[in-house]
Amino acid sequence: MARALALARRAEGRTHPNPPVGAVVLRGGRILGGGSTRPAGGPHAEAVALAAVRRRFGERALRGATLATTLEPCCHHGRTGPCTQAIIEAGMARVWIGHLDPNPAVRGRGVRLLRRAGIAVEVGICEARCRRQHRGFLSVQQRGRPWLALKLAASLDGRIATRSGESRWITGAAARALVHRLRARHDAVMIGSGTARADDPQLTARPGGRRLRAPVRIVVDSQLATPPGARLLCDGDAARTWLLTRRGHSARRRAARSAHGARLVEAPLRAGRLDLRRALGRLAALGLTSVLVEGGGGLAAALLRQGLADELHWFAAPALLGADARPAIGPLALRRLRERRRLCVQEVRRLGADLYLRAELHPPEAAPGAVKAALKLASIRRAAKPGGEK
Ligand code: AOF
Ligand code: ZN
Repeated sequence: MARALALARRAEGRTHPNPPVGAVVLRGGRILGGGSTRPAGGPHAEAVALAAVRRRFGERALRGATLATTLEPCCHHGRTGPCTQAIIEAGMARVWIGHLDPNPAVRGRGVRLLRRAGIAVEVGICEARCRRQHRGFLSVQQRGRPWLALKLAASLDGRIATRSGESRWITGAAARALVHRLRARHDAVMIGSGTARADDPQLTARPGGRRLRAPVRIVVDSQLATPPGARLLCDGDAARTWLLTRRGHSARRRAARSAHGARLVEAPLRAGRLDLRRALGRLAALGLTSVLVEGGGGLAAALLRQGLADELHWFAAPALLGADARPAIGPLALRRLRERRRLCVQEVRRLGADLYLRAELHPPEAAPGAVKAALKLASIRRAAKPGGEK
């Protein structure tokens, strides 16, 4: 399953709205071949893995073999045929699965069909890692919005620019290279219109000058303040730029921004600002499962205030800018310390002279009654499932 996960990771950011699944075929403890989900509309991971083994060892190698797959094999006729059928017809003996597919068209039916065909199926192998691998897809299925990661590059005291707005390259080359890789692993990157105007960025994915698959580029811009001449709206990739805006702008203002292919995506307002929750719902409906938000501080704070941020990639440069410089995160309007946004740190690394920290955000603190109920439920689950993750 670790090998299947490694293959799945390579497909991240390229399969939406499909999850980036990985699969390997084993026989006698030896891995014969594997594969990952191809871009949407293309074959699923299981089909790619089976085809790879067939090519190298012939059809007979699949008989009695084991398949490890990060997600439950599908059993529906979508854009591709059902993976369960391919597995059964190949005569495989065993299937190991990370977790069930919550898609109502599958949801346990894949497992039942395999078992009915006499295949031994185990569900829940490396389940937590597989769920993390499919977090974007699961977020859309369960919450109707993409997984949302915030990337912030700041001085050690959390500042991104001097008071005058001077801000370029606070962090070093290694940090920037990781940012490019992060972009390529998400379906889309997102910025606020203030950042679009101030930095006129291109938001491409070019680690070490090598160009990776370009994510969709989104500007949150309810007022259409991004100038028609911005690079995001005019460069060769303009067709991959989406302006997330309110309804009701004049045809002339809209046309000026979509002249080179940029797309305007409309969402309703809430209290005079773009309703971010509904806007993210629109993005999910358009097939995006993960978004990397790159600032500015106002957009990051709005997402944090509304409990819409799931993960934080924090790059800290060994420098201090002081309280009169601009903060990486705008006002959160907390009244009490217990309202603070709490993080669970997953990873800390040195990147050249900079520090990198990845953390997941806890959901905003619920009412005390709800917390007690959740704790009780968690202890029941722990008692029922000794050992935790398999
Ligand atoms: C698998 N293996 O690698 C993936 C699966 O439109 P389709 O035909 O591509 O089907 C998409 C659905 O298939 C998707 O919503 C999810 O439930 C499942 N994804 N299933 O067996 C894969 N990516
Ligand atoms: Zn499938």
